[in-house]
Formats: sequence, C-alpha cells, structure tokens
Amino acid sequence: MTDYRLTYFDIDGGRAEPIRIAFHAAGIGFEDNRLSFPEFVEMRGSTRFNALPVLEIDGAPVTQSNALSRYVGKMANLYPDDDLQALYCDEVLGAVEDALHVLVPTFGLQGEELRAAREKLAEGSLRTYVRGLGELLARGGDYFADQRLTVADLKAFVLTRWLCSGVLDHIPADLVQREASHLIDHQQRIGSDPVVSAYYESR
Ligand SMILES: N[C@@H](CCC(=O)N[C@@H](CS)C(=O)NCC(=O)O)C(=O)O
Repeated sequence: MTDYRLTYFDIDGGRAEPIRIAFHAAGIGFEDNRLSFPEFVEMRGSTRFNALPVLEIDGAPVTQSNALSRYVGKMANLYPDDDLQALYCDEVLGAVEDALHVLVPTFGLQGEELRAAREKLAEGSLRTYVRGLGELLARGGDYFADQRLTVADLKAFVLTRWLCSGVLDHIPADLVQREASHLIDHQQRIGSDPVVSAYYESR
C-alpha cells in the first residue's frame, strides 16, 4: 500500500486543505503532518522550494499544491475526465493560486504599511480575482466545472471562506459578497456538501 505523508501548517485552510479533503473523499489514509511556524522554519531548507505543502509518496517528496490537488483529486473522482472541463477546473486552481500570491506577501507587513498594502489589494488585484472567479462560477453554474464537485470548488471554497472570515485585517469581510455574491452561495453549497462535511466531521 502506498504511504502518503502531507506536510503543511497546522491550519484548517491554505494550500493543503483541498488536498486533505480530497484524500478523505478518496478514502485514502495519509499522515496529516501539521507544523507550527517555528517547526517549518527549522525544516524550510530541507524542502525543495523552501515552501509547503510537500506530499511524500513512499518517502519521495512532491511539491506544488495545484499539481497535488489534481493528483489526489483524480483518485477521489474530484477532477473532470473531459479535457475542456479539466481546463475550466485548472483555470480556477491557477486563479486562486495567483490571488494567494498577491495576498500572502502582506503577512510580512505591519501597522500602516500593512493597512496600505491590504487596502490597495482590496480595491485592486484581489477584487479583480474575486470578480474573475465570480465569472468562472457563472460559466459553470452551481460548480466551476463538470457540473459537480471538483477540486476547483474546494480550492475556491477555502479562499472565499478565508476572505469572508474577517481574520484578514483591512480586507473587508464583505468583499466577496459585494463583488460576486454568488460565490457566497457557492461557499455555502460546498461547505455543506456531504464530501466536505464528512471531512470536517472527521477532524
Ligand atoms: N507554488 C507553491 C507555493 C507554495 C507556498 O508559497 N507555500 C507557502 C505556504 S502556503 C510557504 O510555504 N511559504 C513559506 C515561505 O515562503 O517561507 C504551491 O502551490 O505549493
């Protein structure tokens, strides 16, 4: 039996969360190796790109969260077989990744610098990503691709849940509601999906 060990931060979110949910949906056991930030700093240099998540498959490390989401998503039947629907799914994975790339660097800032950077994002590129994701959802309907739950829904759900949670200082918690309110309906639909609720009940 293949041995899977997924290393990420000890948060119920971020880049590893869709992979964890997909593992659970597939009924495949994996070691959910959750690190504190100091523990990550200790081992950062031993990762291939100084970053997490890392999935070890029989001890061999593989990186890149979207590639991992697709890999585990295929095993969980959460990735489309149809090439065009797979493309739609990938477009969402990439867009959410781009949104994270603009948001995450602000975590190094404080005070007025943080306020200015976050307000600029909320009025600028983050708003563009939220609107764009709204367009992609409108294209798909209730789901982003294949008219069913895929890893694209999981990836977007984790992002919008985070944006709406109010934990991001200076990012208005109603940004998603204002820019693409159907993403809120989507967040609720995915959060209450049997696959997703079963994962959180298992936590
Ligand atoms: N393209 C990579 C990005 C990985 C990434 O930036 N991970 C963040 C956490 S979500 C990280 O480890 N940051 C630590 C650092 O930059 O020191 C992926 O999708 O896995």
